[in-house]
Amino acid sequence: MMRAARCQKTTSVPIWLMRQAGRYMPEYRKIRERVSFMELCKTPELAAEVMLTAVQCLGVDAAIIFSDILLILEPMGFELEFEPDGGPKINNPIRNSSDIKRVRELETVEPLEFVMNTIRYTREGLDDSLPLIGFAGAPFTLAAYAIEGNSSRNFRQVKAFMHIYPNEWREMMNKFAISTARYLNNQITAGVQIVQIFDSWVGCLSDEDYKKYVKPYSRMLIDLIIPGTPIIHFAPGNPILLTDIREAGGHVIGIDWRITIKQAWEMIGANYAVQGNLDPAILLTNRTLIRQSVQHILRQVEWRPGFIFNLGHGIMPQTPIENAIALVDAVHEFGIIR
Ligand code: 1CP
Repeated sequence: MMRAARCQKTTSVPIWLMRQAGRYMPEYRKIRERVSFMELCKTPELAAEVMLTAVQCLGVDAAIIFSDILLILEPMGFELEFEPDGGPKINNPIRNSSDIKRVRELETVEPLEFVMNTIRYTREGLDDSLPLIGFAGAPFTLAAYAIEGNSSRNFRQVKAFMHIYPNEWREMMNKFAISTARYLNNQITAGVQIVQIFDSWVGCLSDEDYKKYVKPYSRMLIDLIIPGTPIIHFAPGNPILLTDIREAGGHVIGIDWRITIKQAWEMIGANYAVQGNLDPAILLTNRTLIRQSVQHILRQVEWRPGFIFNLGHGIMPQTPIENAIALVDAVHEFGIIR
C-alpha cells in the first residue's frame, strides 16, 4: 500500500474500502445497539476495536481510523449531533455574513485528543505490515455541512453563500484549511502512515467555481501537511475537476466510477498514483459480477505502478458482507503482478 501510494512497483494490487467499518457489518450494528455513534467515536478503545474487527474480517491491506470528518466542527464552534439513523445535524449552521465570526480556528487539537488515542490503540492492535490511514474533510466539504446544517442534495445554501459573501467565504475557508492541517499533522505525529482528504461533495461545483472558491484552500491545506507522508486527495462527483484537483495537491488521486481509471490517468498524469474506482452498487449484486468488475478495472490499470483498489465512494449500508469479502479476495487473486 505504501509503495503503491508512492508510485513504486509492487508485487500485488493493494485494496481497502471507504467506510469499511460501518452499518453493513453485524458486529458494528451490535456495538451501536448500546452506544451512540458520537460516543463510539469518543471511546478510543471501542473505535479501535471496530476498525480492527473490520480489517480482520475483510482481509484488506490498510486500516483507516474509525472517526468522522465532522468531529472537527465541534471545537470550531458548531453544535454537532448525529440522528439515530446516523445522519449528521448541525444546530447552529452559518446562514449570513455575521455568523462567520462564530467560526473558531482550531488552535490546539486537545479537544480532539480522543482521535489521537484512537490512532494509538488502532496502531497497537494492527499488524506492523499494514498502514493506518488518518483522515479529515476538505475545506469545501466542511463548509457545506457548516452552512447547510445537514446532508444536502443540491447544496444551494453553500453555493449561494460563496457567491454572495466572497470575503467571508475566504475567511471561513482559510480557517478550515489551517485547522484541518493542524489536525492532520497531529494525526501523523500520533502514528498514521498515510492521510486521506475527503472532499466528498465538491463535485456539485463547476470547474470555474472550483478554481475560484475551493482550489486555493485545498492547496493551502495540502501544502501545510508535514512532508513525507503520502496524501490521498479524494474529491469525487465531477471528473471534469480532476486536473484541478491534482494541481491542488496530493500524491494519490481518488477516482469515482464516473470515469475509467485509464481516462483519469490520462488527465492526471503518470507521476501520480490513483485510487478507486468500483461503483459501490456493484457490491449489491453477486460474486460473479463482482469478480468480472474487478478484472475489468485491473485491465484498465495495465499493471502500471501506483494503483490502490478501492470503491468510488463509501460502501453502502445494504451491502452483504460476503460480497465485500468476495471483492477483497478477487483483488488479491487477480491483482498479482508478475
Ligand atoms: O470505515 C470507515 O471508513 C469509518 C470511518 C468513517 C469515515 C472515513 C466514518 C464513520 N465516516 C467517515 C468519513 C465521512 N463522514 C465522510 C467522507 C466519506 C464519504 O464521502 O462517504 C462524510 C461525508 C461524512 C459525514 C457523515 N457522517 C455521513 C454522511 C452524511 C451525508 O451527508 O450523506 C454520515 C452518515 C456520518 C455518520 C457516520 N460516519 C461513520 C459511520 C460509520 C457513520 C454512520 C453512523 C451510524 O449510524 O452508526
